[in-house]
Amino acid sequence: MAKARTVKGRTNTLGVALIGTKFMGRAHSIAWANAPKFFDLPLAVQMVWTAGRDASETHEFARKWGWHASTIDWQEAVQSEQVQLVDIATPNDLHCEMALAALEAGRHVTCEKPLAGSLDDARAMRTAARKAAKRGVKTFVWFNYRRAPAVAFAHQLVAQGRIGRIFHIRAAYLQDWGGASTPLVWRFQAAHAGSGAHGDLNAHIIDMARFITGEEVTQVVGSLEETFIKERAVIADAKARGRKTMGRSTVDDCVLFLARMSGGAVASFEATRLATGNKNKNSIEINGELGSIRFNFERMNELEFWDESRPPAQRGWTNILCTEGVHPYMSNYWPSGHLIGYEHGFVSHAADIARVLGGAKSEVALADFEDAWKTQRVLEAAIRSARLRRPIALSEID
Ligand code: NAI
Ligand code: SOE
Repeated sequence: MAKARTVKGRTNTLGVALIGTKFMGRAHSIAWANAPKFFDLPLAVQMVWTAGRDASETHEFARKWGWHASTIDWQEAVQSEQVQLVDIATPNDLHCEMALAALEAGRHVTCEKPLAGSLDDARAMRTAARKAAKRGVKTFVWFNYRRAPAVAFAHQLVAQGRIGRIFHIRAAYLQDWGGASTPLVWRFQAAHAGSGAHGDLNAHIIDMARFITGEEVTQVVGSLEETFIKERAVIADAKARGRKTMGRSTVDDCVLFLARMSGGAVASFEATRLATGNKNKNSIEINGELGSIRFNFERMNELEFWDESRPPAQRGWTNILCTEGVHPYMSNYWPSGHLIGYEHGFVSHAADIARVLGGAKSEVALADFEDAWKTQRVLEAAIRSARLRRPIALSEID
């Protein structure tokens, strides 16, 4: 195992320890490596430790993705004196234990979404974050879609009053990878994931709706959850015995719900992994008195805008390519018209964390554990509403 190198001659460094080396481990590695290249940061990012489960895989990951040292004991990374920030990119059931250990050790924490697999874990994380905040320790949650320039621009348009009073929020996160041929990975096991499409995808669109409008969900009025694919192939058994063993999926394949917002708007949210033909259609439409906006991540560089203040003859949906230097984050990347992609949201996110920890301002608000807790309560309200078959006020959940 490689040893962490001490970075000499710099006092203003941000030593990062990443836990989790697969999908998000890769996205976060790109983010930490590229943030200092694209952004002028007040702290020098050091990719110190990465922790995974398999020693040789984790070592190879560290070598390939730019981490100084690797370990299969995440506590070793968290406790390292060279680490100021712990980055959690592991399945949802592990977020709480890892975050609590890191906060206890005085490390800042940035955790993947959803904040946790359960409300109890999320509450414990919020409580620990509140305690740690008194010692100047900060928390962050990777709600990366806030940093798609088109989404951040939508937030600006709303804040500038260009949409006016909001009537409708229509949010849907549609994917189709969860068919019957997809095996029983951790995402289909409640013990690891908490929920299925709900915590995975509704968490993003609840956060996005809250972020763009600045409104909070006050009540979930009706909700439906469904598990269409009840059994899936167990991977380990299939490999070991050369035949397919089936196991029960213990999470939803989809959850849909209606909600009321603090500003009076009505909202609908839909998350599914069975929307055949939709790959990563994270979409939201907002209708207001003065205009409307539409976003779809499958065309992430674009924002559609309807401006009701224009003369009637000139009204129509305008498709804005959000790649101008004046659009959020874009002056850090490429010239006008040169598109950015999925990873840039993570790069911008890492840059904003380094800015905040270095005493500067983030370009767009970062969700902390307190903020992500608000999204988690909405997830919980939707599930209770589906199971109890009644409206649930957010005030019922604490
Ligand atoms: P994954 O299954 O691809 O990777 C999970 C990683 O956690 C693996 O490297 C695994 O070895 C590691 N791990 C598991 N137990 C561990 C332990 N005890 N010690 C150290 N490492 C351990 O999962 P993925 O897709 O990367 O998801 C991780 C988290 O990121 C989840 O909370 C998920 O909801 C979130 N996520 C967020 C996305 C976003 O858009 N912000 C996109 C995809 C996932
Ligand atoms: C899988 O549904 C997944 O990777 C989610 O876990 C992410 O949060 C989402 O951004 C993309 O899809």
